[in-house]
Amino acid sequence: MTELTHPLATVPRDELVARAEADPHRPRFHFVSPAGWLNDPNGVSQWNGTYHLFYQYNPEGAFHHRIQWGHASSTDLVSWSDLPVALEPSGGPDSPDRDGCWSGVLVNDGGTPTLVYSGRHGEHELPCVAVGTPDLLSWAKAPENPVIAAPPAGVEITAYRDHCVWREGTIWRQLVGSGIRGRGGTAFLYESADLRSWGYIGPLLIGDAADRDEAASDWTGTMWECVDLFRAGPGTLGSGGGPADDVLVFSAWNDGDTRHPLYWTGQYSGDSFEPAALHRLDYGGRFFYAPQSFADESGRRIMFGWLQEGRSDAAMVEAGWSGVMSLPRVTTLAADGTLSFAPVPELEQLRSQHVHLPGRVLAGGGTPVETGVSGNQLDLELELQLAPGAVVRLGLLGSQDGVEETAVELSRGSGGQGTLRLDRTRSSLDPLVDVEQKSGPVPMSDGRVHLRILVDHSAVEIFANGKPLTARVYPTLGGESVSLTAAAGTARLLSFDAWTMGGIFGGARTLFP
Ligand code: DQQ
Repeated sequence: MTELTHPLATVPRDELVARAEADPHRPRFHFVSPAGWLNDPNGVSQWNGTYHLFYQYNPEGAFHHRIQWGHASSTDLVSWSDLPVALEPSGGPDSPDRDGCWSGVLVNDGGTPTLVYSGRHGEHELPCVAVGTPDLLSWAKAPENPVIAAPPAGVEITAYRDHCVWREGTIWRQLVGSGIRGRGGTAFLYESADLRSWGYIGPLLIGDAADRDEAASDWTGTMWECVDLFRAGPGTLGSGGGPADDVLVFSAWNDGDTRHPLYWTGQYSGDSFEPAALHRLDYGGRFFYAPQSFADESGRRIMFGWLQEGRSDAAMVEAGWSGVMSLPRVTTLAADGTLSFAPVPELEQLRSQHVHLPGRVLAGGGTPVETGVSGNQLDLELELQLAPGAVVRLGLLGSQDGVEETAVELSRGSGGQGTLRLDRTRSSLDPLVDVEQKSGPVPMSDGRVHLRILVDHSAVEIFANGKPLTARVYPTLGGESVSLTAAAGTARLLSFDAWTMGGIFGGARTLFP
């Protein structure tokens, strides 16, 4: 086993799991690593009926360093079994992944499970390949690594890593995320017959980093991390399709700063992507970062993302763990041409202690409805009808003295445009945690809103008419109350259902299963 080498590795390795498990902020029905650091979802897939989730993992401690590929599997997308680490950096000064096995994907190469990932060497990453045994438990790195020797010549790039790989007829195609200095983010397109020898085609699409303010919530950044291209409309990628049937997801990055996930709808045809529109993928921004999706055996497109922490680096290291995997989301193309998201229905098996409130009018002025619901592992489902000008607030994780509360707010403008807002300003008395407000538009032309909220200790995932807002909160007072109020105007509560959610990890976990 590697010795502790990093200055942040201050917690002895044999204490990490116990520290992580003792942390009140640790989610219980989201996937988290056994302890240490977790970031991007990798190689998300269903293989012979079993779901596989790989992830960026540092078992040395809760900091990003010498990244390995953690691995877990599931038969139902709800509970996960830890499996041995799939990839770890190879020793030797010349190994292409000496300093980390960064993000990538799993593909089926004629029955052989194959990983395409970014090998990190020094400060740079290059594409590498590893081949798995039929049970996906042992992985052998290809002798040809790196399978692409260098980024495209003659282009000044900002960075170069992460992969989207698919088969089109008899040929493999691959995108590698990058950025062209002075212009914007991009994805370079390659082609191969064997996943080992790749021919460069060109940039699929180039963003314009100067077309809007850098502070904008849809700024496309100077580099695109974790590009993910898929057909959201009918048919399969590369087979005809309408002008907005394809989706190119990327995570906007700038000089080490992980900004937010965005997507273009458009048409992928030939060697390029003709964009139709740009959209924010999750209104929580960096709290749902580096998403990756796959089509499962029933044809559903399922997406996972990385819920970054909102507390200090020192607090993470002390806690012994960092990073939450999102709940798996079914991703569909809505009638308005944007993506719509919903947690997979399988999660409903974790529900217990159902509370149902009958419909009623919520009159503005702020008299709270007595919900009788409390908890820090909850699934809430509301149907609401908002009149123009109405504002409905749902308080979560509220302390008894009312000092701490995380508030989800839905409002309907006079013109019918709706907004979802997460107010974290009173979510924690800890002055060091991120409490920035998050918000985004919600289609609600007739004022009708389906609101789904999953609360799992520090992880909160909200879906309002299919538009997600994900974030982290760190209450200090242990509050669990749920309140509901019309803060302005009039709204009708059509239904309110709440459940307590069970945990998904029963027994003890180990850093190296
Ligand atoms: N994280 C990985 C990279 C990717 C970034 C490294 C996104 O491959 O670009 O852990 O969070």
